[in-house]
Amino acid sequence: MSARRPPIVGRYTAEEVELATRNHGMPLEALRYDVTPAGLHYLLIHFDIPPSDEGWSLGIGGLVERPFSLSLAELKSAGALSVRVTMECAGNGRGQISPRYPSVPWLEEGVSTAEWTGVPLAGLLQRARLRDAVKEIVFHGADRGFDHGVEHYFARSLPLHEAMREDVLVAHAMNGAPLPPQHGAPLRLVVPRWYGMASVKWLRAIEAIDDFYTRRRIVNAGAIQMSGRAWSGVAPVERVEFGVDEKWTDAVVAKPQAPHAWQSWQGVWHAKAGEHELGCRATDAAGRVQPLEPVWDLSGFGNNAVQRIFVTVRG
Ligand SMILES: Nc1nc2c(c(=O)[nH]1)N[C@H]1C(S)=C(S)[C@@H](COP(=O)(O)O)O[C@H]1N2
Ligand SMILES: [Mo]
Repeated sequence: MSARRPPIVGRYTAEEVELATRNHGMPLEALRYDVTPAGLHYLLIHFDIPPSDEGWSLGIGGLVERPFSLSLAELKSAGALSVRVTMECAGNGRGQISPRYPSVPWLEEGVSTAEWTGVPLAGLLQRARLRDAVKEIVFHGADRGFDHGVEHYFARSLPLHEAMREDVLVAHAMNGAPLPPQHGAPLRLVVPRWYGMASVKWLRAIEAIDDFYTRRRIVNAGAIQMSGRAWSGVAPVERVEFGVDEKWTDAVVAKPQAPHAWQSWQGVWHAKAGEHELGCRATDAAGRVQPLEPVWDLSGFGNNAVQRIFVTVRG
């Protein structure tokens, strides 16, 4: 996750105005309807609306025994369920605060209720046979754009137990009609009880993963090019070893690029399936070697212990 954007005081940027105009709110007089007519339901569309075509299919994969994909026709012919859901944008009310956060400036119109019809997600996940390690289900949208300068497809995840609740739907209809383009045609997720952002529109893939929040790296087995940087405040670095599960191998260390700048090193790791701990340890020309464990210091200063990272190697 990148840092939040800084708040803004002053005039609106073109991007903010464009977001505000493409995303209308529900006019408050529409509170008179139990079910908000589709055209009055609020909208939140971050990027461009992607085209939907007859050839659309939904893929279900990741950590599952039986990945599969379903055509639109297959999904529509599966047993449908309808759920009436009040959906609210997490940013509803944002327009009342200052300094403002640069996104849709809702006053209080980012909420509506619709009758969504589709296939319960739990059945699809059961059919794919989730592996025991699965903790989180990721939903990928087909819309692509920039956020914080990073280009990506819209995607959100749910913890497994939430994804398995029986009223979470892969919906193809809204208020009894096929989903309109702006609400996710031809397929969207609908997650009751969660802020709207969990209900991923233009849904094209569902992926089961083990842990969304881990910083653990994942690589495929085989030869892996290792590289890094080593530096010392005292003397040039003469030796770098990289360790795999505490077994150390010499890496090739490049000559110093400048007297006071770090040096690069390289090596090859023949990675075997399983869980591994990698480390790297430098020795400088003055004979100083990085310790395996940090040396305690009152202020937390000067810790130059071996750096370690944890890697899962897939077979
Ligand atoms: N693919 C995709 N799904 C998305 C979004 C989006 O921009 N792209 N916006 C989310 C947000 S923030 C909200 S509040 C709801 C709004 O759903 P609606 O536009 O159908 O009311 O959709 C969510 N699903
Ligand atoms: Mo939202």
